[in-house]
Amino acid sequence: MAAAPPESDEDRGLYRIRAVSEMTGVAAPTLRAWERRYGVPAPERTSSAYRLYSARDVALVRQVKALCDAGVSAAEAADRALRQTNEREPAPLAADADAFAAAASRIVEATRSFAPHEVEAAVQRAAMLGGAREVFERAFAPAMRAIGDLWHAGRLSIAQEHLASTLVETATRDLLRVSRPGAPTARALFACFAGEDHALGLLGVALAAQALGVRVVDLGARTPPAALADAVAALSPDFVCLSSTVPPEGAEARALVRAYADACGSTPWMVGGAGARSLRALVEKRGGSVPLAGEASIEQALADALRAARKRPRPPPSPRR
Ligand code: B12
Repeated sequence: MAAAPPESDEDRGLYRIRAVSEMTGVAAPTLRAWERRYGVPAPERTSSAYRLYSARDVALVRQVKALCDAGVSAAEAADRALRQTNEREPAPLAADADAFAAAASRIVEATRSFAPHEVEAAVQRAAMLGGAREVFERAFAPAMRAIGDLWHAGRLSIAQEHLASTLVETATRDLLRVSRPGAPTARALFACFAGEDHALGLLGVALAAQALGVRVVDLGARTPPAALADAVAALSPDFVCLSSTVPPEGAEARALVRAYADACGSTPWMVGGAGARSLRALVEKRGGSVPLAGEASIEQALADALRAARKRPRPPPSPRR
C-alpha cells in the first residue's frame, strides 16, 4: 500500500537519524529503542528502509527528552508526549505550517483597525490551532511583539496595545486552565516582580511547565516579596519562577532580590524575562538562577528545576494546604 502523502511540511520526512540525534541530543540507539518500545516517534522510511524524521517527529523527540530530563520515565514521557500531540491533531488548521503566522497577523491587523470584536475572534481562532504551548509561542507571543513594535514606532495607540494584551492574556489564562496536568508530578509558584505589569511572558513559561507535568500556581503581576513568602509557606512549591521585564535598578534591585531570596528560603528559584539579565549577578549571589533567553532554554531550565527539586528533601506539608 502506498504511504499517504504528508499532511503538511511538518509531517514531511526530512532528517536522517544522525541529524535528529545531533539536533536533539538523544543518541541514535535510544531513538530506535523509543520507536520500538513506544512507537514514539514513528518516522517514515525510505525505499531502502532508512528512517526519515519529520519536523513533528523531532518536536516529539524533544518533548520526550525534556520530560526524561525532568525525571519522568521514558514510557510515561512517550505516553504523555503522544497524548498531547494527538490532542491537537484534530484541529483542521494545524496541518498548515503557516496557520500560526497567519493567525498572529490577523490579531495584529484587527488591533491596527481598532476592531475589538475582530481582535477577540482572531485570538479565539488562534487558540484552536494546536497545543496550548504551541499556540502561545507561535501565535500569541509573535503577535504581541509585533504590536509592541508598532506601538513603539508610534503606529498604534496605548489603548490598542492594551486591548490586544488584555484579550491575549485572558485567552492564555484559559489555555492554562484547560491544559492543567491531570496527575501533576510537581508544583511550582509563578509570580512577577513587584512593580512588573508584564505578566504574559510568564504565562507562556507556565504553559511549558504544565506540559512537563507541573501544576502551576500563578500569582500574576506585581507580586511583592511578602506575598510570595506567604504563598511559599502555604503551598510548599517544588520551585519558584519569577519574571522581570522592566527590571528594578540600583539599591531597589538589591533590596528586592534579597527579599525574594528570603521569601523562597530553601525552595529553588529562578528569574527570567527580558529584564532578568541585568539582575543575574544579584540573583546568583542570593542562590537563585537566571536561565539563558530562548524557548529551548525555558524547557531546559524547567527540566533542571524539576531535577533539583526531586533531590531536595520535602518540608512537612503545611496545615493550610
Ligand atoms: C503587552 C505589553 C505591555 C502590557 C503588558 C500586559 C501583560 N498582561 O503582560 C502593558 C500594557 C501592561 C505594558 C505596560 C508597560 N510597558 Co510594555 N510591552 C508590552 C509588549 C507589547 C509585549 C510584551 C509581551 O507580552 N511579549 C511577549 C512575551 C511572550 O514575551 P516576553 O515577555 O519576553 O516573555 C518571554 C521571555 O522573556 C521568557 N520569560 C518571561 N518571564 C520568564 C520567567 C522565567 C522564569 C523564564 C525561564 C522565562 C521567562 O519567556 C517568555 C515566553 O517566551 C512589549 C513589546 C515587546 N516587544 O515585547 C512592551 C514592552 C515590554 N513594554 C515596555 C514598556 C516601557 C512598558 C511601560 C513602562 C510603558 C509605560 N510607559 O507605561 C509599562 C510598564 C508597566 C510596568 N510597571 O511593568 C517596553 C520595555 C522596555 C524596557 N525593557 O525597559 C517594551 C519592550 C516596549 C518597547 N518597545 O519599548 N506593556
